[in-house]
Amino acid sequence: TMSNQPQTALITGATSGIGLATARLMAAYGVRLILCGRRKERLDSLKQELSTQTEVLTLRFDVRERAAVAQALENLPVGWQSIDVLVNNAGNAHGLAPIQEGSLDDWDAMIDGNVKGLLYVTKAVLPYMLKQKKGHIVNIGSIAGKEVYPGGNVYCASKFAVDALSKAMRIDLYKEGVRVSEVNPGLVETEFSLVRFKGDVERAKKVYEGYRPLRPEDIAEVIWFIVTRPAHVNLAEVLVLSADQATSTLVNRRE
Ligand code: NDP
Ligand code: 8X3
Repeated sequence: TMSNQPQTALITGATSGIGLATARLMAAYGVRLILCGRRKERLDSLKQELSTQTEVLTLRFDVRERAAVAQALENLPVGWQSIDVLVNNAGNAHGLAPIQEGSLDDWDAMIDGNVKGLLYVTKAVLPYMLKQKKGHIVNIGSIAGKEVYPGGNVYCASKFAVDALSKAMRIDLYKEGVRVSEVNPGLVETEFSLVRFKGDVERAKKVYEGYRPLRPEDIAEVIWFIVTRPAHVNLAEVLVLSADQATSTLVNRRE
C-alpha cells in the first residue's frame, strides 16, 4: 500500500457504472468503503463481493430525500466517521428532449438528484472531514457541465451547477484541509443511457456503438490517481474523453 493512500472512502451511486468500478478498485487497494445507492439487492451483493477484500458498510437512501440523507450519514457508527474521501458520483440524466418538450418530472429528478442530492450528501459528510482537518471531495461532473448539446438542456444545467459548486467548495474549503476535485467524463458505457432513455435497451446501446467509449474502470483509475496524490497536490479538474470523442457532439463513429 502507498503512504498517500486514503483509509476510508464514501461513494454515492456505488451500485452501478462509475461508482461501482471505483468501489471495486478501492476495495482491491484495501480502502474501507461506505457504499451508497437505492437498490438494496445490489448493495447486498456488493457488500458480499467486496467484504473479502476490505470492510464494507452499505447505506441505502435516495440522495434527493433530505431527511433520508441526514438520517443515513449524520450518525455513522463510531468506527466509520473518519471519512478521508467522498466521491459524489450518484446522478443520472433523465430524457433528451428539447426544452419545449421536456418533462417536469425529469427536470426535478435531475436537479434534485445531481445538484441538491450532491449538496445534501456533502453537507452531511463535511463535519467529519472538518473535525479531522483532512478530507478529499471528488465530484463527478461531466463534459455536459462544460458544453451544452442538443437536448442536453437541464442535464447540462445540473452538471454546470456541479462545476460551479466544485469551484465554490474549493474556495470555501481549501483552508480547512479539504481538497476538492472535479472529474468530468465524456461518454462512458454504463447504465447512464438506459436510465436516460427509461429502459429502452436498443436506444441505449446505440449511444455506444461504432466507436470506443470509455469504460467505468477508466474513470475509476483517474479518481484513484487523484486521491492518492501527496497532501500538497490537488488535481482540481480533469476532463476525460474517449480517444474517439473530441467535443460533446463530435464522436468518430466508424460504423
Ligand atoms: P449509472 O446509471 O450506471 O449509475 C448511476 C448511479 O447513481 C447508480 O449507482 C444509482 O444507484 C445512483 N443514483 C442515481 N440516482 C440516485 C438517487 N436519486 N439517489 C441515490 N443514488 C442514485 O451511471 P454512471 O455510472 O454513468 O453515472 C455516474 C455519474 O457519472 C453521474 O453523476 C453521471 O451524471 C456521471 N457521468 C456519466 C457519464 C457517462 O457517459 N456515463 C459521463 C459523465 C458523467 P441506484 O439506482 O441504486 O440508486
Ligand atoms: C454524460 C455524458 O455527453 O451524454 O454526462 O452528457 S453526455
